[in-house]
Amino acid sequence: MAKRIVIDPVTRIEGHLRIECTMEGGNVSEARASGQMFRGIETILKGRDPREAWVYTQRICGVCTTVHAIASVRAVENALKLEVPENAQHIRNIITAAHAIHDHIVHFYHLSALDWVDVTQALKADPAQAERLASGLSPWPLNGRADLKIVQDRLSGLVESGRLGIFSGGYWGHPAMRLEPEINLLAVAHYLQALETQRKANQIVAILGGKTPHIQNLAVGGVANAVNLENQSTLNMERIAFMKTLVDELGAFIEQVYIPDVCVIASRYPEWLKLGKTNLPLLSVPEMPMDPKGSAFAMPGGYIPMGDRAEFIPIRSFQDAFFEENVREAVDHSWYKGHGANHPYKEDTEPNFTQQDGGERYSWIKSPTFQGHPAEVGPLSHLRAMLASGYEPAKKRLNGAVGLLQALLGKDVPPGVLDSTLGRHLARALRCGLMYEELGRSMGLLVANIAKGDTASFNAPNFPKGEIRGFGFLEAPRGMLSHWVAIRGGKIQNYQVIAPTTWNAAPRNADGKQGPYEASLVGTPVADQERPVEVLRTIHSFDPCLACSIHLIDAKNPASHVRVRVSTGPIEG
Ligand code: NFE
Repeated sequence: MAKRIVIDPVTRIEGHLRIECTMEGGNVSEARASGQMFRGIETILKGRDPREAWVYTQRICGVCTTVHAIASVRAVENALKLEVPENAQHIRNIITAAHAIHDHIVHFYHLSALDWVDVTQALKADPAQAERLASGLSPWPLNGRADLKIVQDRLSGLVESGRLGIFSGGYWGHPAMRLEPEINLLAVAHYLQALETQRKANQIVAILGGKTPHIQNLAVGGVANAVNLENQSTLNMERIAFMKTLVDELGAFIEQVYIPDVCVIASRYPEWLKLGKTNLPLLSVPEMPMDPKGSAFAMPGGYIPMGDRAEFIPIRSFQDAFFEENVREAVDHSWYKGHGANHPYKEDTEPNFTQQDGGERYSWIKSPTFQGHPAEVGPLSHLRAMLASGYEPAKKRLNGAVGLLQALLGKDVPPGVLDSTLGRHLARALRCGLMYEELGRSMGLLVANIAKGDTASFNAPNFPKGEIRGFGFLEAPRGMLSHWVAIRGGKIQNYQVIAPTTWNAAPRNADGKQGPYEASLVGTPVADQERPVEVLRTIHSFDPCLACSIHLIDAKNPASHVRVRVSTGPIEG
């Protein structure tokens, strides 16, 4: 008999996500993804000064705050046709790259590694054997047996105390956990080291942004960083040199720990390089603008339509008409008034909760489409676009990772492994490496530009009386983010945010087509329906952020209440 698994809320994500799976013969036959919070920031913005929108929009989320701030100023600048000084682009790029590195590291180690790593098994490991194993992977200095023994002793203290602390609530001893004790021990050690490392990336964001989360240094027209390499109270050589030491430390962790760890886990769970495909189009945008107008980018992005992955349509500039014309959002299966797909300049956001279970409408998330199709966004889509456009650093990194994976597996890696649950993790790790390269490059470009005598960081905006509108995009850690704004007489008339998780966690669209989470789960085998770790593996591989896609919680609304964590049972009705 068909059964139903409900995971509500999915944990180790940002926000409240509910996943419902119909099970047949031990596999997921159908899935529904439901955002469980009401969205409202766009409504708050109506009537406000567009110059302050970025301050509000970055409060959408506690994780990817900076990206909403930058996408917001890009949207208003696009409406005004306002260029920003070169220094401002570089400073924003440094923040974007450092934030992405922080976010990708946190996602892999702290939000998803425990789907694959059994922490309690690390107690059985032989630290000397773990050291030997690790020495074949990288020269990371903290993989020595003495350091690993210290980690094992700390872990043993936690287990003996009966309080697992940050490791509580995992699926320990689950039959789907297959790593040998030594790999589990290395992963626990790296989990703890990743806590230290992500802080260094955030330090760069805070040095330039004033603080993090929620940077303070943006302005429509540029940044509020005073630049003078010889002045102690401004952005100067001492600050830049200090940031450079942090960049080097980040690079060492990414190259010697993060990327090898993803390859090792993939080599132990090779079936997850096939499971979790969406078979949907892939959408990303270019990132790291190199000029004041945003017409040249260091990292390519674009659209890869479904079916023919060889076809690639680049998105080329902040003014790209192909991008602007092809985005729509539908609410046919969401708790909002209305039907059909609307362009973000025209749509509204009027809540209309109907029922939680079994209804046609089942999520607070809307359903975005590109050229009429749902699309997968995220590091996988971005890496695919970079590869499709012949971006050499991406090709080089993918070849390196595939080489390591082949050596670990002892056989060839079939093409197409990126389109999978573990492929998403691999793509994210490689994008993290690419962002590290870009971070160093952006710092060099900033110093070179300032050295030429250019210290400008702001062009003042000037709002016309009539109506203007614009869009701003950013390739955020979870994928393509876009902000859309209509302005009249210097006040916001309409504002729409389409976050990466809106694309990936979308319910069915106006044509009944599944969103990426839903599509990726079909066919997933689940060994123990009371502990469906396999469903979480695929959902976590997207790195969900429900706060981004819905924005506000309505405590009085029954749909926002946390319900059963995991329940199984026959389907009713
Ligand atoms: Ni709240 Fe976000 C990212 C954005 S995802 S984390 O990355 O934008 O929807």
